[in-house]
Amino acid sequence: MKEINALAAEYLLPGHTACPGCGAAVAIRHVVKILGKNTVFVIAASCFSIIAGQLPTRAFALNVFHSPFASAAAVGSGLKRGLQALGQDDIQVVVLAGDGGTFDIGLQGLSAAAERNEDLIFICYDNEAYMNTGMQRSSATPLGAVSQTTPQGKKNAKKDIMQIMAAHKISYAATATAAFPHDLYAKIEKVKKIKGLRFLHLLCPCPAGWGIGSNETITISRLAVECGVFPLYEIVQGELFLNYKPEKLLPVKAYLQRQRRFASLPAEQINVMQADIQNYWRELLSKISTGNNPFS
Ligand SMILES: Cc1ncc(C[n+]2csc(CCOP(=O)(O)OP(=O)(O)O)c2C)c(N)n1
Ligand code: SF4
Repeated sequence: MKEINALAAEYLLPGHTACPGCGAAVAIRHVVKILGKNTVFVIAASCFSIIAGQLPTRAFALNVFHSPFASAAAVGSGLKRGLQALGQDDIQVVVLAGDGGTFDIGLQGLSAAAERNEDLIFICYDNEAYMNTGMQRSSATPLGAVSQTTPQGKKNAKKDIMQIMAAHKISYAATATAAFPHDLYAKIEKVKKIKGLRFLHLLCPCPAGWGIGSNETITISRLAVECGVFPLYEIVQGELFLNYKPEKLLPVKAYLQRQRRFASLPAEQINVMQADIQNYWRELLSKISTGNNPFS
């Protein structure tokens, strides 16, 4: 763990233009503290294109490349190879994309970079919709959530991006949230040391899109973990390690009822979702590795 002094450094500066309580801004502020100054960001079109600032002002005290939506992983790959050719291999190239830019439109570029095992950190900040353009559903939007394009609630389940990334046999993939900062810090420390394609899936509540208060981001992130909606785990060279096991999962209702996007969910659908979570957890627990985590 970093010394307190090192954590005092700020690379996402005050005065940025995220909405108050933006879960993505809260999480990334922590992430960049650990990544440190030898970091270049490649940002796919998203809320973070705005949060990063419009020249001549800027919110990151780091170099940032803005990339088209679909090509962020390819831009990151080229940038890293260029830095390596210049002998600047110590600079971390970090691709930052929303769920739209990861699960949907950027997936082919991400898959190609993963297959080539490019030396990149890819961070998906998942606010579960295309928020920058007004909350259209993505394949990360959960079942039942209301969005601009699913006014009756989404009819399809969320895509399991971690399983997709694990199937590429990358060296490291992990989930994290700002509600568990020590877990998040430890994972960023790890990805800094590992070579090849590393993938982080950060759940980032969006007060504007989820219909929660700007002071509820951390509570909702914590409930996502405690209710079993968003488990904290790592997949290291194909082996799954659970980082936090709630003593007893809280009912999913505790998570859903605080968010306006789930306000019209009928009780029967909540029961179905609860059963789905129990099945998902059983499956997850059955996959836990009995071996040692090589990166712990
Ligand atoms: C090819 C292309 N299509 C559409 C857009 C418009 N656009 C910009 S940001 C954005 C939403 C991005 O959603 P996501 O990746 O989930 O990030 P978020 O906005 O939620 O942070 C869209 C649709 C674009 N820039 N390029
Ligand atoms: S719309 Fe949501 S994700 Fe985008 S800046 Fe606002 S709170 Fe953050």
